[in-house]
Amino acid sequence: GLNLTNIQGDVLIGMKKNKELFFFFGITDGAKFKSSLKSVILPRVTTTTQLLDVSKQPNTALNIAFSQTGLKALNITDNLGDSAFSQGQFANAANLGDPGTTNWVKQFIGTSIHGVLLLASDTLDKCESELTAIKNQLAKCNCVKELYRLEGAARPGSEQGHEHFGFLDGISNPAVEGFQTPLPGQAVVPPGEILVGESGDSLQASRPSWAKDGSFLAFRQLKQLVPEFNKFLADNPIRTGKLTRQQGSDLMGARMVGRWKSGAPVFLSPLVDDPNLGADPHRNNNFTYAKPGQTFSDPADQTKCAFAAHIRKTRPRADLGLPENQQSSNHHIVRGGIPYGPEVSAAEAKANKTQTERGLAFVAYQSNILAGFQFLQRFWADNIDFVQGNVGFDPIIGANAGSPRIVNGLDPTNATRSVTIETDFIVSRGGEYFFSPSLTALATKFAA
Ligand code: N7H
Repeated sequence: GLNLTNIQGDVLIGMKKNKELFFFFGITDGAKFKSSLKSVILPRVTTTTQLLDVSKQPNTALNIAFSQTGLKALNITDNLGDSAFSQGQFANAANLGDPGTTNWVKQFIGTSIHGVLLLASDTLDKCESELTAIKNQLAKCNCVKELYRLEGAARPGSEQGHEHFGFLDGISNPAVEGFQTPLPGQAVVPPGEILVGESGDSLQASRPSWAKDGSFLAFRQLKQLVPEFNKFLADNPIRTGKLTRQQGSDLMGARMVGRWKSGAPVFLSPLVDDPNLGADPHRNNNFTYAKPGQTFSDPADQTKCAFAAHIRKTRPRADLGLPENQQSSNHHIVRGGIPYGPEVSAAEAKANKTQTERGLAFVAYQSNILAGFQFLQRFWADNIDFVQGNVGFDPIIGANAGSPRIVNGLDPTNATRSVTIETDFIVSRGGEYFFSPSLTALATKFAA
């Protein structure tokens, strides 16, 4: 089995608190930072074991991860064997479909961010006071400087667990073999697909031994234009005799995501939402896009779910044939993001225009960024010919360097109707790639 006391808590199960503070820093003195890491940070880092046991959970959970330039600042020179990580996200911006870095948060432009502290708790006050306690102790070493911070918060009331467009999130993450018992329909992956150096990590042989049980964290600040998204749905309802205009707009939104706002998959409930289905973890992920008993989905049938739908592009299930654990190349990530920014105001809703930034603090863990986050974004979401010819962009996250995006298959009543989306509803504000080391690595390589 996995050594869960060695794996940082956020990686496999997520810190799952209502608030999360991302604190991005630069290291100004590597040697001093290493000794502070040992005395101040390491004792506070939350493990997977701690998160699994309510009686061991801290008030505020803490994780830490480092960028490539952060490793360098600490004089850690081993090659981790991940070229995306080595280059940093700034060098990858164009590959990811971003229209350059004009929309990027300025601190993400370049490679000056050395690391990130992730603090999670019930309130932001608790995150802040834990951060202040850490910063006060670090002040003595004069070895780190704050570069940027982002405050994440679950949405209020009945929207809790839903992202800003209104859809229930966090339903489908892969189960790690030998650690989690899969729910029906959940992907099962070998530990090495998420954790470096574990079985199933295809680059295992080329990794330094201390990297074992660490994981790469792809962080993205993804701004969501919610009133603009809602306006698009209002203007583009799917019209069938059975549905009201509002229901037609809801259907368009659900077909873009592949799930209804409740979480119910459109493949299982194609025309109207089914909140009981959405809320039932034994049913809400139990589908493959193929007919029962078949291995392959029907390449001509999008009536129950568009090929371009966000969850279908990012996990094609039976569109690739074969059960997922028998596919030669698997592309799974563990998602652990949280919304940021305020609710849509009445003024914004009325004007159909975003005035205050909100979105998703996107967090994805994997043992290989090229096979994980980057692959999903570049070769699936942004590829109009995936999962087969001419299906178009993922209408949610697909990016075309800021140009309009063609999406086919959204209208179940008219298979040949093509929709052109003029504006991006998700705007990348950039991010960075990090490595989240094991507790052992933190104690031996990163601390002195
Ligand atoms: Fe996505 N959304 O609200 O539309 N995502 N996503 N995502 N996403 C998912 O099944 C969303 C983003 C994946 O296993 C759900 O748990 C938004 C990126 C994957 O069947 C919803 C943003 C990438 C899955 C959203 C965003 C992915 C998934 C359904 C950005 C990778 C699981 C809930 C602001 C490059 C697919 C669920 C599966 C699910 C939304 C970003 C990937 C509602 C708003 C950048 C793999």
